[in-house]
Amino acid sequence: MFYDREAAEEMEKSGNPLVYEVIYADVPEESGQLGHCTTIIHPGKVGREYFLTKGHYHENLGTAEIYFCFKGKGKLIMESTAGECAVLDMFPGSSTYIPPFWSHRTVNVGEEPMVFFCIFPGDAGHDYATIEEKGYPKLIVEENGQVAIVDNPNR
Ligand code: M6P
Ligand code: ZN
Repeated sequence: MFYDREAAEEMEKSGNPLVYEVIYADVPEESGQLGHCTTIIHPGKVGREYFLTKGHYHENLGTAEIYFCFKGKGKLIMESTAGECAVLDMFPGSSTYIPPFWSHRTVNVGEEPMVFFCIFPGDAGHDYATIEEKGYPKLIVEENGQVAIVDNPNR
């Protein structure tokens, strides 16, 4: 999932640190239910790119999601099936809405763990294939000591 494959391989060889954890509530994956979970993205980078989640579309594309951030500093990268891209800030107290038909990936751009709570329809499902293949149009990297949003040269 990281842009710099060489740096990713090196990280794997030198300790393979935990990048993120998701603690899912045990809710049936069916319509009418609300799936929910807490995600912790640890601080770190692979090359210049900050630690991130894999990113996914919902299998059931017409379902939305809400993130509420408790701790840390992050970015939410989204891309719609129509090809629009958006990058939103996440910070303690922020609530972020992911509309239907938008894929989503979160990035920890701070120096402490980033913690957020997520709620989504029980029948949303996760589809990783598109993001695995194409990545996102934007990368979140460190540039001259600052957080920068840059174009993904692979897109
Ligand atoms: C959020 C939610 C979860 C998702 C998790 C990690 O908590 O969107 O549904 O599983 O982030 O993201 P991913 O599954 O893309 O690695
Ligand atoms: Zn989702």
